[in-house]
Amino acid sequence: MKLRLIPTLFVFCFALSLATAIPAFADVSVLEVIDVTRDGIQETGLPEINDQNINGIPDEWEKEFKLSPGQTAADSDQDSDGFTLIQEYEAKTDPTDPKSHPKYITQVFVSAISRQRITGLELVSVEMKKSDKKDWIADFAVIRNNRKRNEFVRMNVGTFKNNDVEFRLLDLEVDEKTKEPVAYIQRVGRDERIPCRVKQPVYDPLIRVRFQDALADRTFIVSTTEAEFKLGTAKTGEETYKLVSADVSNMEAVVKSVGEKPETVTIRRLPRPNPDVVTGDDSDDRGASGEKSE
Ligand SMILES: [Ca+2]
Ligand SMILES: [Ca+2]
Repeated sequence: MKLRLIPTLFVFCFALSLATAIPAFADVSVLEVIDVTRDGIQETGLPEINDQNINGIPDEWEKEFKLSPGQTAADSDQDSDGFTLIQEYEAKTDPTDPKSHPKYITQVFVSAISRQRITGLELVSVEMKKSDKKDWIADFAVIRNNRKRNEFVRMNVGTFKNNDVEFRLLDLEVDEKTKEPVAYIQRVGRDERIPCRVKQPVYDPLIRVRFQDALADRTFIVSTTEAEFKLGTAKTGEETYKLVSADVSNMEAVVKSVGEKPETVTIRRLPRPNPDVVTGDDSDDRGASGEKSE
């Protein structure tokens, strides 16, 4: 009996010491946290915001739209327009009106850009010494009958062929930034300006951009020849855009809204890596993950 009492007593004493130590310690930390929160707000001079359910949205704003403060979650979407309460609060749109919301284009990102290289064609050099621009000459390397040859072309004089496609030299200029010469060519019968730089690949002006609509969780492809693309629905209001250009090196696309007040918007790359990369034999495809794949 004595032998069993000693360990029991020891355990009891140890438990007692813990029981007194832990609550004391726990109380202090809880008190400290409350203190810091309260004092932090007052001492830094930030205005006190009434926010019953701590969803980051002032109760005042929720009451303005007859929403019940304390019941609305920051990620709830009362009017089913696709935007959450916090997004609508930050954009100062009406969370109860599906037609009032941040622009859908703010939720669109570039996930890939693809363009096609014009094979065989290369600007070798330019001769821009003569005073009359008409006499300036561009030397192009082309492929004809499966053989590489050179074409010396004067502006607006005749045409030249590469792989059976007929081209015309439209203009010769010096790039203001790089001070490098640029020859602008055009496929006969088309309305286009294809820039060619010395010893650089030449690309078809048609660019395809794959966009990721983060809100609708879908991807769609738009090319520079397409008329328009739409976002949203009839219920939430439609936004119409046209792809203006795309920059492969920065993975950015420029779109212009179609409507009464046209607006130009630069769309940036997808912020997170996308595992789905577009590839092609003869194209210069860049996926958001192409450079950032894990
Ligand atoms: Ca909403
Ligand atoms: Ca809304």
